[in-house]
Amino acid sequence: MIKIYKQVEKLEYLSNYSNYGFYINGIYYETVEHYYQSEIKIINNVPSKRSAIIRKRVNNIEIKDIKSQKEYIIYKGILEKFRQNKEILYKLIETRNQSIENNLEKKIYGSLLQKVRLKLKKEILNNILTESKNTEVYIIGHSTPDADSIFSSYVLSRILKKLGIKAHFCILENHYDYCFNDIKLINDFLLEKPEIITDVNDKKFILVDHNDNNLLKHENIIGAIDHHIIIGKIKNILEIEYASTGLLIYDLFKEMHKFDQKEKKLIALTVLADTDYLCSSRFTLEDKKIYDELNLDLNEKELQKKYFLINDFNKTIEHNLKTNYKYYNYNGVEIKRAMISSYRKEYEQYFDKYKQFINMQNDLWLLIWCDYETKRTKVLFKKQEVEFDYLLSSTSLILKYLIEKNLF
Ligand SMILES: [Mn+2]
Repeated sequence: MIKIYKQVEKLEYLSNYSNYGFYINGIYYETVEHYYQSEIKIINNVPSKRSAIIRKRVNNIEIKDIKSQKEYIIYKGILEKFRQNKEILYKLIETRNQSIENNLEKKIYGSLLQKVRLKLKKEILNNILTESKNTEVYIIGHSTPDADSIFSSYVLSRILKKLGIKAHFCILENHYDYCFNDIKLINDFLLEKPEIITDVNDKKFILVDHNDNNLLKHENIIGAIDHHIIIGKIKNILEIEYASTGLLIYDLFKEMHKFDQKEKKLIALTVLADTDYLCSSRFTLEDKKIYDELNLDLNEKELQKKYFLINDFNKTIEHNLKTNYKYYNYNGVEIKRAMISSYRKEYEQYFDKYKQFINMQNDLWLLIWCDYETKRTKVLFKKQEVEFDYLLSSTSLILKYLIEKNLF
């Protein structure tokens, strides 16, 4: 549910007063409200006797009464506003299936916005499908592909083939070794090996699980289906923050494609792999609803034990601090960030040893310790310890928290 009163500024773009101009029949309108007022003027000026007939002609559709006619004008304005302003279109689509409340003071028409959202989402998908039908299309995930990239591009290639499109499941030759964390999962479950592509110049691509690819020419990219932030300037992007790209693909295609058990299983595995086996906050309630629709009988805990890599505590502390390490220059402060993954037992056994080690270092370290059994996070920074009763693996969120609490 999008609560308009609480976040008016962020939602300003939904309002019919917001400044996102568009053209209809060659005339430019600054806002939906401008369009509405000018259309209403035309309607009101029509002589009353013949008005009904002419009113129909004005909008070129069968409209029964003034009220629905007004609503249609607003709908058309909203539709064109979003169709012609991609940055807010993507923002609207990003709201997934949340219901949008009316706020007529702000001129926000929830149900019409929902209608526009669905229509334009389908339009982007149709653009991708139509362009794909005219050519052969190559589906690729990001470089160093993880399980989500590989399984999603494989499943998408199967869907497109069923729709009569010549689709190839592939990876590029360079930078395309499987991501280390997911190699075992991919090798155990992938049903078909990807084609390896060397020459990219004469081929058309659909990007999966990313929306920017500097190895390909822009004009060769038909579209992208992704769940990361939009950075690419690709024309047909469907970017929505689902738990995994696989789950997004399932949701987009479930009405036009009958997913078989194998495909459903791969979709579920993309969710597991991208959410630390359903542990991370990336797995939202809405994701869970869709995930449950897959109706599979998977033992997620077993899969986690088998495929989710925690740190190997036989290795030295120095070694483990480097396995998931990032250097940050945060507002001029140099920080070495290490992330450790474990279950409860290892946390209890080793955390104090790591703490001692880090407290003896001269450099500034930020240690983030995720316990995937109890789903807790322990943070060590400047000899201060902070504990979260959920998994928090985002360094920037943690730094923000430390600053807020004057612990930075
Ligand atoms: Mn992903």
